[in-house]
Amino acid sequence: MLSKSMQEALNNQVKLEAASSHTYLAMASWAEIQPGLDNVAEYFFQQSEEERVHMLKLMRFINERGGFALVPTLEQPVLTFKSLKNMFEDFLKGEQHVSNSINELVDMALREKDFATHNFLQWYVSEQIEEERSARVLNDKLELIGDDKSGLYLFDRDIMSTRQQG
Ligand code: OFO
Repeated sequence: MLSKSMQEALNNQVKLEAASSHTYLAMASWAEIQPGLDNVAEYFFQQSEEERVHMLKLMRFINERGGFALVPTLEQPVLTFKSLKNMFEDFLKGEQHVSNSINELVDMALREKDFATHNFLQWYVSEQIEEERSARVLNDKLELIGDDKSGLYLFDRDIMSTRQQG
């Protein structure tokens, strides 16, 4: 059985995963109307789906443990970006924020001796290592590419191969 405080903290994480899904959907849509970024768009459409799965997984766990998973209210995310580089910087920042939040939850589970939740959260810990790594690699590539058009062409062409299913 989840404590009240753990239930609330997990529901906050539900909201964060839903907000990430929303944010990535906005990134996908923006990328889709830019010339030559079709695969970047696809990348974020898939990323958005993945975050929704992260949200659902949490909701099912909360209910399974005797809590009540709440469907969150979401704000409209940022819809447009100054540049591709800017958008990917936001992507990395977002993932770092999620990682910090997961770490807080892990810490709380240990303090409460809630080992079931602690065990459940390990999946998210591994997932975040992977997501942060992908976001960092893509940011590094964009840094190298700068304004080089053929570099950007290759970046878009190859982006899907950097994606791991999770
Ligand atoms: Fe990438 O955020 Fe979910 O866990």
